Amino acid sequence: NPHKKLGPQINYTITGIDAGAGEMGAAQKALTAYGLKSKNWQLQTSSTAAMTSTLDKAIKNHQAIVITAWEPHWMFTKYPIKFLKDPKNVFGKTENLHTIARTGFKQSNPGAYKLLSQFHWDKTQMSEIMLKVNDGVDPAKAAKNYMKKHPKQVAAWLKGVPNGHGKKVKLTYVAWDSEIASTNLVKQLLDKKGYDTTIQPLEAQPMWASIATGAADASVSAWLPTTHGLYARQYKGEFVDVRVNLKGAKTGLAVPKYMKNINSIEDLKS
Ligand code: PBE
Repeated sequence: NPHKKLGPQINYTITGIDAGAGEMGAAQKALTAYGLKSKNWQLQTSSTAAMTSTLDKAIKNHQAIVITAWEPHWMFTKYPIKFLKDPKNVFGKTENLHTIARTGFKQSNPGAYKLLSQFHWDKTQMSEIMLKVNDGVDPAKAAKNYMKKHPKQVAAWLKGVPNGHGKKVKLTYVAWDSEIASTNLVKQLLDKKGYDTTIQPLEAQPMWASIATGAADASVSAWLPTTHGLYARQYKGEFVDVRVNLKGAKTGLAVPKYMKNINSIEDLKS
C-alpha cells in the first residue's frame, strides 16, 4: 500500500541473515547512524535461506520488505531489487573479495601459492557457477563445467604452476553462495595441477582464525575492507593478504524496485 507509511507496514523490521555475518554488524551500525533505532526499527536475525524465502514471498505478493543484501549473489539476478543509497557510507565505499593465506604458506607450498596469486575473476563469471548451484547442480560439477567452458582463463590461472604431486592444500571458506562457487573452482584448479585439496566450510570468525593459526592454508572468502574489517584488524600480521580475487562486491540494505519512494536508507525514517 503506497499510501501507508513503510515502518508500520513491515513492523519496522529489516529482514537480516545469520548473526555471525559481518554485514549484520554493519546493518546494526546503520540503524544507529541513520537514527532508525530511536524510531523503533529493528534488525531481524535469520539466515540467507530464510531471508531469500521471505523476499520471494514479498515479491510474489508485491509487498514491502527491507533486506540485508549483497553482491555477488543470485538474489540480484532472480529478483527485481535495488540497493538503498548509503550516504553515510556505513557499509563502506568499495568492497572486494580477497584471497588470504597463512603466513609461511608461500614458503611451504610455492606452487599452490602461485596459483592462488593468479586466481581472480569477475561477478559475471562467478555468477555462471552460482546460478548453476542455485539450480541444484553439485558445486564440484558446476566448477568442472566452468573449467571446460573457459579453457583460456583456466590456462592463465594455471600458468607456470608446477605439478603438486599430491601435496596437500587445505582451504577454508564460509558457505555463502559466492564462496561456494569460488572455493570449489579453486579446489578443482589445484586438483587439476596434482594437488590434494580439501575444502572446509566454517563460520566467518573461525574461517579467519583457521588462517591466522595456520590450521588451514588459505581462503578466498575474505570480504574487505569493511565486512570482515574486524577480523583483518584482529589478526593483523597473522595472515597474508594474497590478492583481490573479485572486485566490486557490495553489501547494504535493499528493497524491491516497486518501492519507488524508498531509495536511500534515510527514506526509511519518513
Ligand atoms: N555475506 C555478505 C558476508 C560477506 C558479505 C553475507 C556474504 C558477511 O556478511 O559476512
